[in-house]
Amino acid sequence: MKKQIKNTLNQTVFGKNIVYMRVCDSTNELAKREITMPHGTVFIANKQTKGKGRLGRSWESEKNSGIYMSMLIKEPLPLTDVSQLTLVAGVAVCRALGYDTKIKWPNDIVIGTRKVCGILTEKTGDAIICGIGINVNTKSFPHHLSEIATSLYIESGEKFDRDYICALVLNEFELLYNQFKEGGFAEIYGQYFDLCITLGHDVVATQNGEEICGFACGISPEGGLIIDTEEGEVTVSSGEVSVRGMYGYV
Ligand code: BT5
Repeated sequence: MKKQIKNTLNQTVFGKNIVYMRVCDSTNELAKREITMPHGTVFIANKQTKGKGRLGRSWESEKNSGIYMSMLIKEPLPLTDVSQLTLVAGVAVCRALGYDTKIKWPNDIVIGTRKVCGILTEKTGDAIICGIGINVNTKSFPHHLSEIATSLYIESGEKFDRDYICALVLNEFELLYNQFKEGGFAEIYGQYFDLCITLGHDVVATQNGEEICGFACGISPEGGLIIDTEEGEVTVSSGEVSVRGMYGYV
């Protein structure tokens, strides 16, 4: 496993050190427990028993079918908000997967109207953990996800090598991460903007239990979603907001 990933890596930091587990609760939690590991360590599991989404939600993490990985970041970054790294990782996943993948702001990677990947970035002390879950060879999902989730296999009828895809994501992430480190979100802004399908749609953002309805009209320089509401423009930042299309999931 590690060897196959390492053979495809073409960068120097992310994935140089890999911690692989057959089963763990959550690779983000594993990374928190192993916080003394070096910068760039990647934690990968074949199955998660308590895969996490944002806001206390769960991430379905069946064995042998998806990529569940977390990257440990221990460098000072020009962040106005840790969730900006979620946006960087989102662009990296789209570049690695191709397949007409798009981003539903802030952290859902979708194909058509279904979610193929989710990203969860957490700060713990001075370190940041960026967790990525990708549905690769998943054949079917539990009932509650059947309308919103998809996998590369469901979309294409083909099975993919998870290690290879994992390495492609790490390669793309490291390239973008370096640009981000140098110049902040401005470096990624154009690519994120082009990939974001939320723009141009009516949306409902739920922030601290309050609903903000309006037209998604832009991305702020910090990566927030600008919503044109009846009361004027409101910018929501990605950490604590959930966004749904007014007429469906996207
Ligand atoms: C996310 O949260 O999308 C972030 C998911 C991050 C998962 C990775 S796996 C590696 C690392 N370790 C972890 O424990 N987590 C990270 P959020 O935007 O809150 O979306 C969660 C929602 O997505 C759920 O409430 C479901 O509706 C849906 N969902 C759950 N599992 C899914 C799956 N496998 N595929 C598509 N949608 C899913």
